[in-house]
Amino acid sequence: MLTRKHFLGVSIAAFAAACARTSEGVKIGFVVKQPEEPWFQTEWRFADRAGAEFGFEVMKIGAADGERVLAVIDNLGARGAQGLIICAPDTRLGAAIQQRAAANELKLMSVDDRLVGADGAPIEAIPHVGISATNIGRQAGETIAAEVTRRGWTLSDVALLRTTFDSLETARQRTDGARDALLATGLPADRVFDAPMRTSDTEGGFNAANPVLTRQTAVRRWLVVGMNDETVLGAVRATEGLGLGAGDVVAVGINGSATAQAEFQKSSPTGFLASILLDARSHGYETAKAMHRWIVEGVAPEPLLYTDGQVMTRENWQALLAEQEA
Ligand code: FCA
Repeated sequence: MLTRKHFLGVSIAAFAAACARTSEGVKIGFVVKQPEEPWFQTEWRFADRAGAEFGFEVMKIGAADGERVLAVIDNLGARGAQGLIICAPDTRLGAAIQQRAAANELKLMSVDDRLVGADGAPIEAIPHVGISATNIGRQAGETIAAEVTRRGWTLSDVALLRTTFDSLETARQRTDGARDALLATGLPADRVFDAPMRTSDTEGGFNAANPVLTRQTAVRRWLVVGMNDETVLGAVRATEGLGLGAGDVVAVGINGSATAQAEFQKSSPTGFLASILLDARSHGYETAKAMHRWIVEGVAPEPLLYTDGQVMTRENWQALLAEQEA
């Protein structure tokens, strides 16, 4: 039986929830697919900075699969959030995420990985901040090409290993861009070896690269690209397992986050030559700020924004980071 006390309890809870939406401060969910990955922690840190500056709360939550994503969205709604910024574990969840966010009255933006609809095309109604993936991939390829020249290697003598993750558009564009840049400098097409990954982390890169490397034992000089630092580092570790070192491998990652920085701090260089530093401030601080403005002033974010990257090496990584933090 519903007693008066119960009824009061329920209405107080409902009243509190209503207050949370209106008079209390703004709350924004920032949901990411791989919370343990340094890139996402950096993104969160920048989002928090916007929260501190403009006086809103950033609710930072990891969601590694679809079921969890939908549960998290309901939970954000119940906790009185008004906005959601998401890098989803699978971009094909786009329509479901869009529906669930609407049902919970959450304004929705995507970051890093652009959400797609049932037809596989990007959902244009969801504002998105992503990287200019093809260009950034090209930058990785060109950085490798310059190093190949510096070392005096001939391109017919080397091979390119790509750890690929083609089901994710931004990843496909990155590794395609890197390959195309190297082909343009004269790398023969039959010297490109793909290592499709099951997961986009270090273990995924390692597991994908290993069988390819062991099949191509005749190759003694490897160029390595991939969708991010973790996957490239996994492949570099696989080359090390076969006895190849910094003198035999030229690998360039993408992100420039703590994974790459740790590699640059090792006393002697490894095959991980460089990373393309992404604009974490735009992806974390600017997205959160734009979402806050949307909630408070009703001004919608730019529909589509693509950010640039910078080549980061053992020599310049500290200076680049200092610049990004400033
Ligand atoms: C994807 C990758 C991340 C990062 C981000 C910008 O989500 O998984 O590592 O590169 O794009």
